[in-house]
Amino acid sequence: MGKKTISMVGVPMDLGQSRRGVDMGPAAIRYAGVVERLENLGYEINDLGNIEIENVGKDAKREIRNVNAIVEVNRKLAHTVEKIMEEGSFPLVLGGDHSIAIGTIAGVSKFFHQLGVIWYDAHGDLNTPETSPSGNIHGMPLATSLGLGERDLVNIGGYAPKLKYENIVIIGARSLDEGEKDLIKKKGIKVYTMHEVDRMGMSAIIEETIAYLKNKTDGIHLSFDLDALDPIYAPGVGTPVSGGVTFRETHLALEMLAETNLITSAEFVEVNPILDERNKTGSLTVELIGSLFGERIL
Ligand code: 6HN
Ligand code: MN
Ligand code: MN
Ligand code: MN
Repeated sequence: MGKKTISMVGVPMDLGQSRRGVDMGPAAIRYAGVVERLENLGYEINDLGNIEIENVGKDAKREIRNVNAIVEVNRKLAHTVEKIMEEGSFPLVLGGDHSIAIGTIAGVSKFFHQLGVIWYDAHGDLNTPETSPSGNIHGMPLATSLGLGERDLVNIGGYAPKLKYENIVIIGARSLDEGEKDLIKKKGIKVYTMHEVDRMGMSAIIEETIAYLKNKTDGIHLSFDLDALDPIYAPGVGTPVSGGVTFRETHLALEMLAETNLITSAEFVEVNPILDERNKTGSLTVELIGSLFGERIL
């Protein structure tokens, strides 16, 4: 990473999905020693604490559960991320469920008009309220950032879309809903499913991803959902899917991304300590954050 100052913000939100506990993700990642880990790598860490989540009552619209509260939280997060960017620091966001990507991307895309995104996830998160099987907004943030879905979410930050179809790459997918598959095909979205991970290997995938994004983007955001990893390595997630990426493949992917110096913001989401085994997933997250910021074995 080029920048030597990292500004970290937690978003203790679990309203984008139906299993409680992911609101404790930021605490689990902090307890696992993220600040010390990054300081040891020579960074100055500015921990801004957590975004406040207001206790907004349940809203009626089942097809987009908790939408009003999620809009509020993402507005605040977008502001915070924007300020971090203005200060020239690197935004590192800790979730919380994946619906917070809407706010992170709204903040960084003010600075990068050709923002690239690497979406490391078992899922596509490309649903709209119409295609969603669950009504959970954590299945919608990538679609939202592309300008699809609920207007209040799409327009956070006052403009839309934040992303172009040709500037995103999904890695690790193995659970895609019908509407997501249709959108991927229709728009030609670049997706490396587990089939490609097995067939090509992670190192070729990262090389291709960088070659694909490098010349057409002015910044690259890494949106990292811990459920991309196989539940053997990351049991503490709300929507686990077997047959996932290994720890070693992921460790390599992040080391390779660190070498490129092209990542300009990152978020790590979906860590749920209630479902975890002795903070295994929280500790794994810290190990992986270390790799992203340049930690090497030797
Ligand atoms: N995540 N595709 C499913 C849905 O409900 O839309 C699961 C989404 C999971 C989202 O893990 O961030
Ligand atoms: Mn996700
Ligand atoms: Mn996921
Ligand atoms: Mn390591």
